[in-house]
Amino acid sequence: MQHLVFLALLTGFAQPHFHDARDQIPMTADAIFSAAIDVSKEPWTSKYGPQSDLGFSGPLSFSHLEYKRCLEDASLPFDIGLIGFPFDTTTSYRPGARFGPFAIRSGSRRQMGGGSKGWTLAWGSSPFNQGSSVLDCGDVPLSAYDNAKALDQMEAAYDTLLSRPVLGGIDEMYKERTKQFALDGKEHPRIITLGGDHTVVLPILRSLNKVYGPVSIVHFDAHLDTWPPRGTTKQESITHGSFFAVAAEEGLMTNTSIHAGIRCKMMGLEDIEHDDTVGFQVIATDDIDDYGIKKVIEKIRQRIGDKPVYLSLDIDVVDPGLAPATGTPEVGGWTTREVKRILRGLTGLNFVGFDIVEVAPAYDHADITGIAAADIVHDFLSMMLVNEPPKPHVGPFSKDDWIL
Ligand SMILES: [Mn+2]
Repeated sequence: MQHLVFLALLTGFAQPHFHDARDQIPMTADAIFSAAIDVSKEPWTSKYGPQSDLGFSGPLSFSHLEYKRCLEDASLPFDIGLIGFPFDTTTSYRPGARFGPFAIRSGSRRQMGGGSKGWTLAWGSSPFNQGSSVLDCGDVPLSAYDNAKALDQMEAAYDTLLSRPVLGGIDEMYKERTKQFALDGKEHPRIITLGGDHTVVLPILRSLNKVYGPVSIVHFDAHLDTWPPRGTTKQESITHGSFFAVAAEEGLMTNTSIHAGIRCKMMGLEDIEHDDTVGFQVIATDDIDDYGIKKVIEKIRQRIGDKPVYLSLDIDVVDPGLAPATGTPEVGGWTTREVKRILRGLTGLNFVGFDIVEVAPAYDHADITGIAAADIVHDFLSMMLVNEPPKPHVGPFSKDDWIL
C-alpha cells in the first residue's frame, strides 16, 4: 500500500483537489488561484481595510522601506541604496558582526511605519519624504570561509550598485556637488553599507576609487585602524585594524582624512606618527570636553573642505554603556547624542558614501546598540538629502528666552 501511494505521488495522481460546494466539480489549486477573488468583499478588508505593517510587525527591511535583492534585480532604480555586508572573519577580538545588518534593520522598525514618517525636530524634515528613492537592497551573500573571496564579493556588489542609474530625486544643488567628482561625469547612487566588521571598508574604497578616484575619509572610531599590515600571508595582513593602511598603500585615499573619537590603547606615539603617514589627523575622545562639539565639527569640516568624502562609523566610537554590542569595546566614549550632533554638523560635505560597522548584537542588551545604529543611519540619510546643517531648535520660545 505504501508503495502505491508513493507511486501515485510520483505520477501526479495525488495532486490535491478541492470541491466547490455548489456544483461538486473538483477544482485544482491552480483554478482557485486564477479565479477572480474580490478581497474588498471579504471579512478582513470590508471591516478593517489594508493589511498594514505596524512598527513591530511585517517583513524585516530598513525602516519598512521597499526591499529588493538589487544585485540580481534591477527593476527598481534608487538614489540611495542600503546594503548589508554580513562579514566578521577578520576581527581581532569578539566576532559576531555578521549579524549587524539584521540588528540594524531590527532597530530601525519604529523610524517609519506604525504612524511614524521619520520627521524629527532636529532636522525639521524626514529623509523618507524628500523626493528621493531610498531602497533596501538586501544583503550580499558572502563567503564565511574564504576572506579573499568575501572581499571580492563585496567589491563586485558595490561596483554593481554604483553602476546603476539614479532616479534623480536628489535635488539639483546637491547632485551637482558630487557629480563633479565622478570620473565619468555622471551621477551615481549613494550607498549606505550596514556592516560587518570594519574590513568591509577596503573593498568599498576599491570600488569608489574606480568611480571617483581617491577620496578623503571621516572616520568615527575608538581605534585608529591604520596599524601596519602584518602577517605571514597576504590575507592575514588585512584585518579590521589594518585596512586603512592597506587602502593607503593601494592609493585609494587622499592624505587629508581625519579620525574622530580615538581613545584606544597603543604601542606609543609611533602609532600616531604612522597614522599621520596614512593620511589622518586625530580628534581624541576627550577633545569634546576641552574644545566642545562646535570646534570638533569645525575641525572636521576644515580638514575635508570641498573634497569628495566617505564617512565610516564604527559603533565603538559610542560609549559601551550606550552601545555594548561591538567587537572591541573601549570605555569612556562619546554619547549617542554627541555623535549624532557632530554628524548633523557635517551636513553639506560632499559625501560619496557611508557605512556603519562593528555592530555585533550577541553582546547587546535590550537592542540598544541596534537601535542606536539604526538612528545614526537615519541621520546619514538626511545628511545626503539636506544641503546644510540644521539650525538650532527654537521651538515655542523666542531665541531670547534661551538667554537666562
Ligand atoms: Mn574600527
